[in-house]
Amino acid sequence: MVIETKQTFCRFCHAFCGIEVDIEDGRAIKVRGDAKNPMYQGFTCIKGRQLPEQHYNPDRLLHSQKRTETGSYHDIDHQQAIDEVAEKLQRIISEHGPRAVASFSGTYGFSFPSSGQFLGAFMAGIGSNMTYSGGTIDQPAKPIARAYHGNWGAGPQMFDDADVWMLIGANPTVSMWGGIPQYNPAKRIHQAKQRGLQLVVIDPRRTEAAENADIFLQVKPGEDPTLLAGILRVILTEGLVDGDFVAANVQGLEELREAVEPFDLDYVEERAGVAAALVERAARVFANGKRGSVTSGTGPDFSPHANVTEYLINAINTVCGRWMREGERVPNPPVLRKPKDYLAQAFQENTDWESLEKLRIRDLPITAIGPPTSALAEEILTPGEGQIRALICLGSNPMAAWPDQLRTYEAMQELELLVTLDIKMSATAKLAHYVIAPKLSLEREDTTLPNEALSGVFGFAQGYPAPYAQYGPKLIDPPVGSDVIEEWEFFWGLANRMRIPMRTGWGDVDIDNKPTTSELLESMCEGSRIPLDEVKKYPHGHIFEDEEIRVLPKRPGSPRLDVGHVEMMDEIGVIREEPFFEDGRYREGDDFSHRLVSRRLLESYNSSGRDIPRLMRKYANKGNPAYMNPMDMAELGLVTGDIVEIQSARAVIYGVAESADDVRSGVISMAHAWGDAPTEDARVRELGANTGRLSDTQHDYDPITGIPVMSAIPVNVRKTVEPASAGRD
Ligand SMILES: Nc1nc2c(c(=O)[nH]1)N[C@H]1C(S)=C(S)[C@@H](COP(=O)(O)OP(=O)(O)OC[C@H]3O[C@@H](n4cnc5c(=O)[nH]c(N)nc54)[C@H](O)[C@@H]3O)O[C@H]1N2
Ligand SMILES: Nc1nc2c(c(=O)[nH]1)N[C@H]1C(S)=C(S)[C@@H](COP(=O)(O)OP(=O)(O)OC[C@H]3O[C@@H](n4cnc5c(=O)[nH]c(N)nc54)[C@H](O)[C@@H]3O)O[C@H]1N2
Ligand code: SF4
Ligand SMILES: [Mo]
Repeated sequence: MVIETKQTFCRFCHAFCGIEVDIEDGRAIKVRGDAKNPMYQGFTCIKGRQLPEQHYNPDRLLHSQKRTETGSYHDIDHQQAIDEVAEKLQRIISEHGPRAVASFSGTYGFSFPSSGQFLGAFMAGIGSNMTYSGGTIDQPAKPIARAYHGNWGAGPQMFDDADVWMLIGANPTVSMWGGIPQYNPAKRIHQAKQRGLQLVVIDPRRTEAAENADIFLQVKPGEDPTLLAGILRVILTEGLVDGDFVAANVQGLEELREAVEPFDLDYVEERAGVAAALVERAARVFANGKRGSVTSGTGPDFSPHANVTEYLINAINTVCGRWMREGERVPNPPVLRKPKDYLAQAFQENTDWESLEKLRIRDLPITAIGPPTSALAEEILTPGEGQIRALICLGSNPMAAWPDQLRTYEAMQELELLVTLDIKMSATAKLAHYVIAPKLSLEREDTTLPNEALSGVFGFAQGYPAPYAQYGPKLIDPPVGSDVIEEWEFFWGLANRMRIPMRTGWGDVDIDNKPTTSELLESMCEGSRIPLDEVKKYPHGHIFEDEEIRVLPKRPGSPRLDVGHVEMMDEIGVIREEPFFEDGRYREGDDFSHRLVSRRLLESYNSSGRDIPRLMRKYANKGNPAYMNPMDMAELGLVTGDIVEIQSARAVIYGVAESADDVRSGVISMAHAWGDAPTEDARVRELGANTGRLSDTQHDYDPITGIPVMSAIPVNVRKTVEPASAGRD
């Protein structure tokens, strides 16, 4: 049999690595990195190399599923499923109004741009703004802090020509995230170190990224605001600021100086648990560098006072002048997006949260990132006008990923209609009325547009570091006899049945004549700087560096970046007054001995990957391990493999303890989105544990983003016997 080799890009995670796929008799048999891809240069990870296993996985849904009265599922033709869901939605809308219908778009709503666009168009069409997304339980502090601080039109300085970098609570070589371009990050870090880059890493765990650090600050979880205030104090008192940039573009410096003044290094050392001399060195190394940025991942944004943490990150970059300047060459102009101007100036955003529409729950505002997911379970459970009765999940898994799993569990069972579009019977699918089975990545054509569009979204350089794009053609057919569709077809089908007008970001959609995916990709890229047809000429992907695009001067009367916003300064004052204690006891009356922090594992992607045996080898019989410092383990009489009970103020989970000397004492480091419903707790060694259950959406949440404490969660831990029963409240 002839083996054909074709190029495309991996969509197991958001990094979109360029790959080569060997195809034999219409079947994908092997995946490897594409050495000719100019952005990734042959890089893949273990997950991407399992794409064939993912496509031919026995647990993959090849037909949509319908739940019966007894709770079992049977195959349903997808057209029939669309008819039935449309009819049920119509009834709910006419009885309760459009707000009774909500959507939740997750990880795989990002990967396929047509999916999210069509979901958004459908929701707008029915007139519901209950469009929740993973972004509000990810790093919502980034856009909020940027709104307070202002946005810089020309973007930040980039990693590839930096001589210093400060990485806070991110682990790019595992997560492909955090500010260091997620395109072969290990190689980029290695090359940067060779040219002399100095790397500062701040994390309670000595991560894979920290192994490369010149300075590693093993901070106590949740104490980034204190540590960053201390770093800023050094920069300001030693006069290490970029005076010209500040004079021309910045306001609020005196307010900031006053706010960080009480954070002297003795206080910082005691509270954040990092030696004063090390804090001072980190501040000097960063500020004395010529180019570089402070960037962060999810860790600090899940911990308390995340908006302040992100605001201080912006402030450090700004007082050090780490933004692109007039006349500099833009390293990553658009390819599949429209051309745009890069202005060396600030832009203001709305921070008048009072002016925004509020949720029924806790008066949380609906900001530019949408309604807060942490309130959705309560929006479903709380009776009254506007109660949510139907939920459509797109490439997401609330039971695994939402904070406060016990509340989520209750809410999912309360819904009149739960529909999820998923490739397998996830923990959420097992509670859904309909599960729509989609095509997988190698069965569909797409472009790298979502990654390109990331630049600017998080306020720092998360897009491509160069004008790169790739088109991935459809490589294989779905398995014979299957009935799978692309997600957008489901939403189009609903609009067609319900006669809902559909308007996407690129124009109106004909709800009578179904478009093709190729047409959608064309429309999506209309007016792009490089035509899609041109991009298609390069099967290995291409960097379109032909045109030189430079940063333009600021416009007269442009606003300034604000490093002294009164609300942020007030919160810094509040933080300074908080009681804190040694050995992990932070709050008055707090009886919790440990802090549980978030982390990612290379072999899983949120709740994905656990059905692929080769990825799970390492985790046989231990699920997502509860990594703990060996000294803490000894103190608790634990050895690797013991079952522990981890108790927060909200709930209990079981975990399998594993000794890890890279974890700070007093800390438990554990991956999220494992485990299943509470009824499955006894299977912890097989399924792992759900750390989301430890969070409480009703306490200690941020009043703007609604995000509860999802890292630095106060917990007690103790050895226990094999869990036999469900986790309890
Ligand atoms: N405690 C705690 N909670 C967290 C986090 C944490 O660190 N700690 N992290 C948070 C973050 S950053 C995020 S982004 C959210 C993630 O939240 P979610 O997006 O809700 O979680 P995922 O597990 O990624 O869900 C993806 C689902 O899509 C399915 N899927 C896989 N491939 C496809 C496909 O091609 N098409 C479709 N339609 N579906 C597919 C998978 O089977 C899975 O069920 O979780 C958040 N929750
Ligand atoms: N392999 C793999 N890759 C992934 C994912 C995955 O599940 N698996 N998930 C994807 C998703 S949805 C996202 S959003 C990105 C996230 O990308 P990252 O944010 O880089 O994800 P993590 O590896 O969890 O890194 C978070 C780090 O924060 C640290 N941390 C925890 N609490 C604190 C704190 O209070 N302060 C500080 N300073 N650090 C803290 C943790 O120890 C950890 O090292 O990764 C994506 N990539
Ligand atoms: S990092 Fe791994 S999973 Fe992510 S796109 Fe690359 S190969 Fe795929
Ligand atoms: Mo995320």
